[in-house]
Amino acid sequence: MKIVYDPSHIFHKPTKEIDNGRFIENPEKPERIDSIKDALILSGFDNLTPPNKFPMSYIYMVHDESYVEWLKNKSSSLSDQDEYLMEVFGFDRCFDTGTPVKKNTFEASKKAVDVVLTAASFVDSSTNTVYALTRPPGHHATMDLCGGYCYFNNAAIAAYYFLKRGADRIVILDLDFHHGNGTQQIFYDVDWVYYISIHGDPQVFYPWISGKASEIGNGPGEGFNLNLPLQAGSGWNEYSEALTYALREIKDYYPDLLIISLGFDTHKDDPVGRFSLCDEDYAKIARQIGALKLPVLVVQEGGYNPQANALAATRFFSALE
Ligand code: SP5
Ligand code: ZN
Repeated sequence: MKIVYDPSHIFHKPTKEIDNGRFIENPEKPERIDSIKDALILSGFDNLTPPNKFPMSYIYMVHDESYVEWLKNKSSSLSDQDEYLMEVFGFDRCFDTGTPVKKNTFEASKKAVDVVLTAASFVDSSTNTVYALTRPPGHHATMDLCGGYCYFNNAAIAAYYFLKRGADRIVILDLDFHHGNGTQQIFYDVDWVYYISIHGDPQVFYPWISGKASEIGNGPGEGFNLNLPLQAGSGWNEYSEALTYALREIKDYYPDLLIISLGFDTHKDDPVGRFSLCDEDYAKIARQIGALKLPVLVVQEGGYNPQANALAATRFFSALE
């Protein structure tokens, strides 16, 4: 399995977020994915490739130019120590208080897109798996807003890359604990991406604004958005039922390829998510996905316990191969 990875993600270091009116430590840290990289290398996954540079035009397929400009200008206006949290929603292009902008945020987010596009370029029609091991994550970023530690929607940009290369049916299976409100929004009105997500019930969990089962898509996109919300504490029994349903839908859609937005914040030891999946459950998930025999691009999203991430990722990729 090819893994696309770039060590410069370590320079993206959000430190704070505002949660319930208090400053808390921002959990989206470099160790989250370096623990995965180290563990996968130890398990024999040593095919690491650095990213190539892609033009900005790929980002503009998903994001408004004015949003991209805002992120770029905001980043470059800051000094080395500054960490900007949103103040005026609608002026600031962000929908929460957990997604700070620092001097290198634009550059780091662009690099994450390069990692994902490079990984996408390695996916071919004979069944294979490519892993974009990157951060910052992407699935909360909408067309014109950052949020949820996300700035550019990496998975959505990859979907447009595949569209340009001739794919006409793509599934994005979102397995992060949180609903991918950005990805849902971007593809809500189209039928060429079927967005399917298993996540914590948004009546209780972030991002609250979307992720209900009643959101099924709009216009030509109706029937091509599937939300499978689960209750707090859900373990393998509940999860596998949702996964089986999702995989049946994927089969029936007959996609050219599968993009997985993979978050390990579904792990029982994750400090942010509230499911209770065990290490071994990730092997079961991967085996079922592997049985689809589709080309797979795995895009890293959340997961905030470095040790749990490492164990879950090792099980997942060992079983998927
Ligand atoms: C990529 C990803 O996993 N992003 C997750 C962002 C989760 N942010 C959590 C925010 C915490 C909410 N705090 C509750 C405050 C109640 N008003
Ligand atoms: Zn998440």
